[in-house]
Amino acid sequence: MKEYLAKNLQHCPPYETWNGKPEPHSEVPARMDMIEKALLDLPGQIIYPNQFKPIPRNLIPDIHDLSYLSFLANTLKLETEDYRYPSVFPYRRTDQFSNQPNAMLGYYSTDLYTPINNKVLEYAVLSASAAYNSALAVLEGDRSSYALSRPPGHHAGFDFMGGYCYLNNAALAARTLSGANYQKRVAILDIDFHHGNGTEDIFKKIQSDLPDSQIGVLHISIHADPNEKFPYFSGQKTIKETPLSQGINYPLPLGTTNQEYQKTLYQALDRVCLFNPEYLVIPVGFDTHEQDPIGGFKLTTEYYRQIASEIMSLEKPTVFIQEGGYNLDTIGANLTSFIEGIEG
Ligand code: SP5
Ligand code: ZN
Repeated sequence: MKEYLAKNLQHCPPYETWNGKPEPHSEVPARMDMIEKALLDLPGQIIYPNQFKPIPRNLIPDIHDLSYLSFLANTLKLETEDYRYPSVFPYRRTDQFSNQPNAMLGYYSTDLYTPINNKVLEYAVLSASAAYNSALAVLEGDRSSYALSRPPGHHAGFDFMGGYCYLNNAALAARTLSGANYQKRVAILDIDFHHGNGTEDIFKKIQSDLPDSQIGVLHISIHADPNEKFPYFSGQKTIKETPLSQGINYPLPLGTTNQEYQKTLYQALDRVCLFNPEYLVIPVGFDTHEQDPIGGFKLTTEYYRQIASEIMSLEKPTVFIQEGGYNLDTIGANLTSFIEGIEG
């Protein structure tokens, strides 16, 4: 399998704020070293950024709002590489806007985990390129591909950043697979610990005017109960499973075990099959692992092999995109187990 690596080792937010106090940032460059080590011990073909094809100009504006992209473009003009965090947020979404830089930073942010500097756009574009190239590999006939995309993407929405994410890598892969006129059906099944709120937001917006029969991208997410965990304000259980355009959410309680997760995985995979997609996109997070410092499920390293093999049993060309996973001692073994499940 081809594995596209966007490690962005220079990207290193100094802290994340929790209860008003700076805590060590979880999304650290060392994660990439552990993952790369694991990949080097596996048979796949590792592809580095100097071999990436560039993302076509029109593609990112297909999944993100132009004003948000222009805000990100303006970060290039910041004078230092010091990371800036927002100070104020709009109350709910307001139609009143302010061009004051501090106000704009709050407007496009959802949290104090996702700072900007004059390099973050470059990092985010490289990360998105890994996802784009992974989608191309599958379009060219590979049965699977893997993007080590850092920074992660699934909390970046149509016009917001958050949860360590700036551009939505999985959405870009799905958009690429769906074709210029959304002719191909693509299912996204997000198995990170956190709800894929950004991806859900993007495809809800893009498809909001379409009847169910024309929905080209279906978003499904299995994640921690948002009453307990980030991103809190999305991802509640989908009661009425149609219209499909709503996306389908499976929140699970803290403490969820392999067996309990498996039941939900089967339900989610049944939904994927009903949709009958041509391609799958799987945002993967190992923050579902029993030893993850910010997760809260009890999945084991060995179980990732089974998750991957259940997904591959659908026999659809599949793009895997790395999202979270924050235990440096286990992330490598978890990925190894997962990839062994993909390769069968
Ligand atoms: C891609 C991804 O997995 N993003 C997750 C972002 C959620 N981060 C929430 C972190 C909150 C935990 N901070 C508390 C530190 C306690 N020592
Ligand atoms: Zn996560």
